Amino acid sequence: MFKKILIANRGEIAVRIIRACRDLGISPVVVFSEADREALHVRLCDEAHFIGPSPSLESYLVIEKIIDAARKSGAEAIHPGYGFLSESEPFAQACEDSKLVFIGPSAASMKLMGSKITSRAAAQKAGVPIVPGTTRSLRSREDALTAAAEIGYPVMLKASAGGGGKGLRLVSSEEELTSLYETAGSEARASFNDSTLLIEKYLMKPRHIEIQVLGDLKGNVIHLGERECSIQRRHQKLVEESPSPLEDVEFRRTIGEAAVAVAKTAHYHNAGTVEFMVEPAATGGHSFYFLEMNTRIQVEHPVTEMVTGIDLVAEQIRIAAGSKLGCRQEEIRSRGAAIECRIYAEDPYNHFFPSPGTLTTYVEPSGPGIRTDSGVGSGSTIPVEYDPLISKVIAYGENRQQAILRMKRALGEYKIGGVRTTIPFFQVLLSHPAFIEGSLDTHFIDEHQLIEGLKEGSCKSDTVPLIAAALEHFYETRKPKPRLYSKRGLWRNSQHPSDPFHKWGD
Ligand code: MV4
Repeated sequence: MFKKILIANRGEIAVRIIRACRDLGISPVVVFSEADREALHVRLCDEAHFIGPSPSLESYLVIEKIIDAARKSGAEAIHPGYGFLSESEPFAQACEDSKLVFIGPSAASMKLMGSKITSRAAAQKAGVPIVPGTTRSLRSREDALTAAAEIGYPVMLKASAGGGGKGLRLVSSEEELTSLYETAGSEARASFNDSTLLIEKYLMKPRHIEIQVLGDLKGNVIHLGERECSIQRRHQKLVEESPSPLEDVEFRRTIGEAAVAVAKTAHYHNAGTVEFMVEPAATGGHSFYFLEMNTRIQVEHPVTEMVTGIDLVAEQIRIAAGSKLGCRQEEIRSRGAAIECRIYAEDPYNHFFPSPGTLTTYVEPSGPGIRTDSGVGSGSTIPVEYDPLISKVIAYGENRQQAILRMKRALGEYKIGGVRTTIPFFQVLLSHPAFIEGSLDTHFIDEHQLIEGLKEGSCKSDTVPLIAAALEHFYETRKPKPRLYSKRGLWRNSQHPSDPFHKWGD
């Protein structure tokens, strides 16, 4: 096993990886930028290396700086977390060249899955259904028109190098395709340095369901069940859960086996996620289609950890160190239900506009079934330069209903002052009858006008009290109450913003 690991990330995921290191008896080394001098990951590590200015292009994204810090520290391996360099093939290659273990899949698997064209071809080869469409790059506008006519409108024009929601265009007619084709290509070139496009049939109302997989260096691959991630806003996931509220045992087995088949075709090792779009089938049951494979640990991995009892980050490290998978497929059992809410420093009353700043009040929830993965403490700053994720609250229950109730309890306890957060949005969502019923799809937020309801305080009559409660919560937790706390002597809140953790370790 490794003695030292360098963590090439920040925020909650850096803290999560530090914890996995400690549990394995490994010494965690981190890197930090100017904005992160006082960050929690720096306080919790054994060794921290400064890597430059706050903008990630000058720090967390500079391959040479990361490799240099790893060399200086004597770390044997690098964990990239998610985002930043986690899916950078050149970074994986640079690690290899420097005899550092990249805690992730091979550069070749990353390359295969980094392109929609080659990943769709891989899924097809594995015998897994893909959305009807092209598995080669479009050569010209005429080529695109011919392909679209065969598939039938509406179609989705996609950048092959895109991912998440980037480089997507819904196209309803020949005229639209004619006018969009060139701009889509140049946009793809500008964003991804690759103008390759493909066309797929447009699915009207898919659910987004993904399968967690683990593969070791010996070629063993298992899956750890699904996560339902249909509650999204502009391709940003807000809530994830496992299992999916779809209660279809046969379907779960089939889609899990499909994910393993894709991973095996890619000679995949380490943790990965195979994403699918799912729709009700005409013949009853559900149809699923391969969408893409993410070659990293994902933000929402804790819901899978809660229902399977497996520490995915520790597994990633063990696998990278050459260990065989700790269990066989038959030994994986999912028990109960888990839900995750992503707490962002964003204003749900104002288009989820980022709300960076200092956390003047910060009290995390706890109690039975509650886990909070955060990268902050009271007095921490959410810098403008990075993703404004504050934390993730994960609620576990024996069933989905208990998990939802526990989540509502936890969000009610969570006190965050100094920035606006997405908590009020979740208060409304978790009480919504359609959410409770589990009838989810990727248009859920728009369809049920959840955000409009929040803004005006007046959508459907039954949601008004919920909104009022959410508003109250919002104004309760947004404003710091320094006097109250300092009088009781609990802490000197916001009096010494330059010394935010002065009580820690006492
Ligand atoms: C689609 C689609 C419908 N039809 N492709 C969005 C993320 C990107 N990875 C693929 N996405 C979609 N691709 C076809 N052929 C609808 C979406 C989509 C979506 C997919 C998953 C989760 C949320 C979504 C929200 C809007 C659109």
